[in-house]
Amino acid sequence: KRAAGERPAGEAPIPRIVTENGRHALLVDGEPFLILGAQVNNSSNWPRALDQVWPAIDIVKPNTVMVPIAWEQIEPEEGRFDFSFVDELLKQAREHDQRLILLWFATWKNNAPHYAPRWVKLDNERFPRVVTADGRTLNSLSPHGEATLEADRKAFVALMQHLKAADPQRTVIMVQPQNEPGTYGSVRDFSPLAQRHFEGPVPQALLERLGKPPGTWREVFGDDADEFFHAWHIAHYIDQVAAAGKAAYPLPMLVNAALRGPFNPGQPGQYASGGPTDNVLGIYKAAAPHIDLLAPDIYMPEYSHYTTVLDRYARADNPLFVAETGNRAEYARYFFSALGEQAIGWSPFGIDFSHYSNWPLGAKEVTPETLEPFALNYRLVAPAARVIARASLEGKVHGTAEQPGQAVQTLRIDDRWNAVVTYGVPQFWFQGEPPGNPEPVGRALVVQLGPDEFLVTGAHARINLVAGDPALADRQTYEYVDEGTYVDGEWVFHRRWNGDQTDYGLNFSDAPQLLRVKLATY
Ligand code: N0T
Repeated sequence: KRAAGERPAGEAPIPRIVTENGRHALLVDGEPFLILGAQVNNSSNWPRALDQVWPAIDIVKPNTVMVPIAWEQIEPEEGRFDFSFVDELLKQAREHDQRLILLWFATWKNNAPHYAPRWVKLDNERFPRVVTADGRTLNSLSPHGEATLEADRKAFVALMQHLKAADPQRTVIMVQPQNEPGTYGSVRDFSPLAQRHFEGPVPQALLERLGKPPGTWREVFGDDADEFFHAWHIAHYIDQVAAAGKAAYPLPMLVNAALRGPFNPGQPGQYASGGPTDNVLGIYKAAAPHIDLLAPDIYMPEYSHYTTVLDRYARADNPLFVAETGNRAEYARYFFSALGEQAIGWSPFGIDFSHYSNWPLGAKEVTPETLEPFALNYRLVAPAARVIARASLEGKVHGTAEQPGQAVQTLRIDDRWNAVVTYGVPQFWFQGEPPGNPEPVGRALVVQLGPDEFLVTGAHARINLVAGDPALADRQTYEYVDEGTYVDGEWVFHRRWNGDQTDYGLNFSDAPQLLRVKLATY
């Protein structure tokens, strides 16, 4: 097998998403790939800023870095393109052995066109903004502006053409057109142009997908009509940008979501109306067939919120990818919950030393110490990342994170085995009520490799694999518990665990320990 660096230019297959039986994988170099992500801050998209990126990346050790590419920086004047930052980024990412996901900050960057060139964002005639029901003009571009679509699409195609030529190595594995699209402050555009569309019929593709009879938006969707209309038009706009980009160079593409509360969503406009929130995923699927996945940006530290969001975005028609999550310590463990939902990847936000902190979403200050819980995740999982991505495609990855007040969790593995995960107990014999960890830092992963054979890892947790049938549980034993690692996809044995190391369960601290476990009954 050749190492990546030795591959002749042009030979690497273009990354793509595959779906089998409602489960998904991102193929990179032709094999399932798990995105161990890290996203830089919003203004770290300049050559000088990269100097403050790599020291943080070298601590966290992801395999993929997510970096914005601003429309204003690649097309500062209409028709004049400048890809110098893209080229510098490609070069430095390769030097640091990182893949990239590029974020196209253009028509929508969290609702607004801040990253559009001045010739776009200051020309309200040619590139109209959303108008509220009471006639105010918002700083959010209308999805109905045809010149806006044409201009954004043209710039995006230029970017994709450039990538096609400049990246035969496939350093870039995915692209995100727009960022948290949607509009704050109005459910939709009420300009005369938008109003004409709103009074017309609901598009056939949407009716078919939802199994609804024809009619106007109001007739078909009632109270949801305004929001669904805005979502459809934003999704269709982004789809046309993505389709043209893919025609130039067909990389996988995602759209990320500024979420609404999973239990108390509030009103559209209070959250980003028209973005891919959980209530309009079906609309996005119908309107944007060129978008491979809709990804949640999760800044909700509470266990039930976080895990509910994962569950809603992990669908047979949608690969789960956590495109952003907070970089404060309490979020780190949820990487394992995402893996348990067969995620293709996960990525904390704000990973650089540019001295910006998005607290309270993330850590108050980004330091080597605050990055450590994230580094721990990737230390544990990186050697097995390809193994996990392959098992995910078969639904064989079981993962969990500690829930405060819940010191014991049971994961059903298959017909024969459960994993019982306990938090806050010593590694030796322990009797009594497990207390949980002082902070919820526990995480556990069990990957089924074969019948009765598992890859097990975790941190700040005890994992017991227990037969579901009590009669069998009385007569179960380990055939072996081997600690080791994967090198170039091959298992390398380090030592066998036995005695104290297995008598009370498999106990994980913050050491990067990967176990291959074979269970048996006598
Ligand atoms: C994210 C990031 C960046 C419960 C915030 C999250 C990134 C964008 N927006 O640092 O701006 O580019 O995608 C919005 C979360 C809203 C907070 C809700 C509090």
